[in-house]
Formats: sequence, structure tokens, C-alpha cells
Amino acid sequence: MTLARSLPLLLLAAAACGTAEARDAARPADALPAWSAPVPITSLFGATRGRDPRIAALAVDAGGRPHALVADDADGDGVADVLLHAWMQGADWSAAERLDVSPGLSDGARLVADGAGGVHAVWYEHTRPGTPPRSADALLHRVWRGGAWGAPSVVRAAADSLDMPLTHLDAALDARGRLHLVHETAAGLAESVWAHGRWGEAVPTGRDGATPALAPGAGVMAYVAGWAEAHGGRGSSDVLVRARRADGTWDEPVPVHVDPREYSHLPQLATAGDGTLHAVWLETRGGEVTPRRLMHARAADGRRWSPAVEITPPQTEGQILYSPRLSVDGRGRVLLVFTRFGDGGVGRPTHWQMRLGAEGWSPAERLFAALGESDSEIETARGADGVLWAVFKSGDGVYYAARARP
Ligand SMILES: [Ca+2]
Ligand SMILES: [Ca+2]
Repeated sequence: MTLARSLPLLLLAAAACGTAEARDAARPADALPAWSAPVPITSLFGATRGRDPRIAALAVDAGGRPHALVADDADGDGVADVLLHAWMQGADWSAAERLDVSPGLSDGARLVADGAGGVHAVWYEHTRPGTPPRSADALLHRVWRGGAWGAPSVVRAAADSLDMPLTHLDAALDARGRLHLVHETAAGLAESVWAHGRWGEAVPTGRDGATPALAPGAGVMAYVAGWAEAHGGRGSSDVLVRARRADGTWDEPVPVHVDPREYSHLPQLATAGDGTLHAVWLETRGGEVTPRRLMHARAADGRRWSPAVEITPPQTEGQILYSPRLSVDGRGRVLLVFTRFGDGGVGRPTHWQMRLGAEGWSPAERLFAALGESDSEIETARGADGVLWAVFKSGDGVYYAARARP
């Protein structure tokens, strides 16, 4: 449906370094985060068998420990089939533990930490012998607590593989601690809610929607859909947002960015410390194959959005943009990390960060340049202690974790 489907997803973070705090103390309040020296995550990636394992998800538990999930294509058919988990204990990462339940597809995984020390994993899985091996037929959920994973539970079993043709999802906790999961179906998006230890019925939430993103708190959802086409225009993929009403149902979709010349990809949401909502996504113009532009819009309430503004930083080399990730640091400031490929789409990718301040976005700053060349993935997550973690792939094929103090 969208290019986003074919774009590899991205990743997450962690590492320790005592000098980061000292550096931060001397930095001005609007400075970009100072990251610790990256530490390789050897246990996790030493356990993979495929050629190009990916960081699938990152979360930081209530104790401040980062948890990373890796999606591995062990049988080399181009589709991830194994999910491996590791978490950081002291200065080291734990041994890798397998999370999925079958040899077939395992994809779209997200991790959500709760306030009681638990970490929730949700993902698409191939569970039945009759389902084509590169297709999903179920959404699964496991909870990590006290150092061990609980048994998998089925969020939703699809009638057949055609019911789950895509594999993006997002999950977030609401104010009452219930886990909301928005996932893709053949008819668009659907939401399931986990409360009191069981999953409710999946409810349709976005016709023709794809690549959902939930804001923390689960009160706002962003996704792409053919809004212009549905209203008589020429087809494209546009960014839509829905805000949740007090009764738990969703308001009508609000178009944040509609342009029949463009295809929007991978919207991300974050809520700044002042309560302002921010959406960032990638744009591909008609005729282009890959995203070349970073876009941003903001809203005070999730319903009235500013016009979209292009924020592609001119000082970054290259054209293709990849894996935008929004996070909010311990002081409530919005941080954007992303990857950019070399001119013409050739050459090694590089990782960058930009911070949104009162005067707008900062210039972009290259991340982890001391490691030399980068690779295509980076992901961030923040713990309750305000520490930001990043996990990324370097040009040597190794995954690293780093952290930044608030
Ligand atoms: Ca595979
Ligand atoms: Ca599997």
C-alpha cells in the first residue's frame, strides 16, 4: 500500500558512560543531547542467524533498564521470522531470549514499558500451518516481569492471511494503564485494548489506513490513508490524525497533510512537556521512489493542526531519508533522530539529531561520527528517570547502544 511497508524499520538504544553527565552539566539548556560512548550489544546480535537482523523495538522499563527486540530473518526469505529480546543488566546486556512462537513470519513488533516494571511485546506472527509462510495470521502479546516472559496470548486471530496483509502496528498505555494496540487489517486499521488481563474485541478505527502511530497516553493516533482519493482527488497517501473522545471512541479523521503530488510515510507522534502534540513524517513526491523530505506539524489539542512545514535540514548530505524517530527528553523537549543516505542514494547512511526549541528546529548534528560510517537504523526511547537511550546500527554491521542524560 505504501512505500513505508518496504522500508526497513529501525531501532533502539542503550549504553553507559559516566562522562556524559559531566558534559551535559556544561551544555546550554537548548543544546542537543550529548550521548555517551556507544557500547556494542554483542549478546543480542551474536544470537542472530540472518544476514541483516534489525532492531525491531526499544523500551526502557520502570527501573531504567533498556530492552531491545531484534527481528531476524533466519531462513533468508526476506521476511523476519525470529524475535530476540535482551535487556541491560548493570553495564552488560543479558543473553538473548527468543520471543516468537513459530518458524514463520514474526514482524511489526513493538515494546511498551508499564509503570509496574513490566514490558509488553506485541507483534504479528505466523501461527498456522495452512497460512502462507511469509504472511501473518495472528497478533500476539507477551509480558516480561521479574526477569522472565509470560506465556503468549492471542490479541486477535485473523480469519485468513489476507486479513493481515501488512505488518505495522503501534501500542501505548492509557492513563489507566490499559494497553492499546492499533494494527493493520485488509479493511484498514483496528484497535484492541488489554485490560484486567484480557484483550477486548478489535474495533475498526481507520478505513484504508496504514502505518499507525499512537501518542503516549493513547489519546491521539496518526496514520496514512488515501484521503485525497476518497474525496475525489488523485490518489496518494496522506497523513491523518484522530483524537479520542472522553467515552473512548475516536473522533472523525482530521487531515494533517493532503497533497495529491506526494506520498506520506511513517508518521510519528510525540507530546512535548508543554502538552503540544508534534507529528513528523517523510514525503515522497510523485515520480520519486524514495522519501526525500522531512515534514512537521503541531497541534495544541490533537484536533487543530498547523500547516505542515518542511524541515529537511540542508546541512545533511544526501537525499534519501529513513527511520525518523521522535522522542521527548527528561525536560519535555522534542528530539528527532533520522538517517540520511548519500547523494543519489549511494554511499553509507549517516545518523542525525535535531531538537525543537522555541525558535524552531535546531541545525542537524551528526550522531556517533567517531564510529565512522553508519548504517540504516536508529531508534530512541526514554526512561521514567529522564534518560534517553539510542540503539543504532553502525557501518561495521554492529549494533550499539548509547544514552544521554536529561
Ligand atoms: Ca524469514
Ligand atoms: Ca516466527
